[in-house]
Amino acid sequence: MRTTVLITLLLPATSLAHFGLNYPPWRGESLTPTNTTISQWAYPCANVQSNGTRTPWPLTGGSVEVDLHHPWTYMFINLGFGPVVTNFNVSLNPGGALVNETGNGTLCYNHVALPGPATLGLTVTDGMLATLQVVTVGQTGSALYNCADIIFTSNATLLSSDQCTNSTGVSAQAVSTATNSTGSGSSATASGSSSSSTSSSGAGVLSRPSGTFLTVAAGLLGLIAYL
Ligand SMILES: [Cu+2]
Repeated sequence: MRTTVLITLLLPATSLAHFGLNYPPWRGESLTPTNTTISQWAYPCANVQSNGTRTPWPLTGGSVEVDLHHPWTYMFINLGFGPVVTNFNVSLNPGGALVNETGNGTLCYNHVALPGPATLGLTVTDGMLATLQVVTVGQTGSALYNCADIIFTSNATLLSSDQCTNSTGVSAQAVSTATNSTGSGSSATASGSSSSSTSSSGAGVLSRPSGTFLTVAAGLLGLIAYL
């Protein structure tokens, strides 16, 4: 039974390796096996150049939807301002925390909020250009990159709740730092999963996946670690 499950899950995992950036639409297909100059391992944008298309994004931040093909990942959403971004120095991670994602499928944040002007060091206005960078990192430390070009637009809208959904079994937890308040010997901190939502509205966090899924996912990790 376990073997059957593993094989069934392994096929899509290998044929659809890495991840896709559904919204804002990525610069271009970066999962192509035919164009060898494109690689999601390549910083900062998988070697995919801007195609001239920019998605209007609200001034206070907008929706982000990714299609994740690995059993789990850490994820970062970054932003850089300007027409040609080389420095993605603004972290947009929901809640300001490291995102620990579990599951294989779509993860959607209805509203990824921009920091305020004091943090950004500038005021976002209509027509400003920027690029979003989504980074995922697995257990080997190798990061994967995808980018989407945007234009801040005052009347741009968020994805609707039916456009922005999480696949079954996909969830994201904010990794938080917890202090050991009772121990006397160790002052080590532990990183764990907080239970709070990391999305200001709509989708973004679903319940934890089942134990069975985690067991299967753990078994898969070794098999597809090289992907
Ligand atoms: Cu991969």
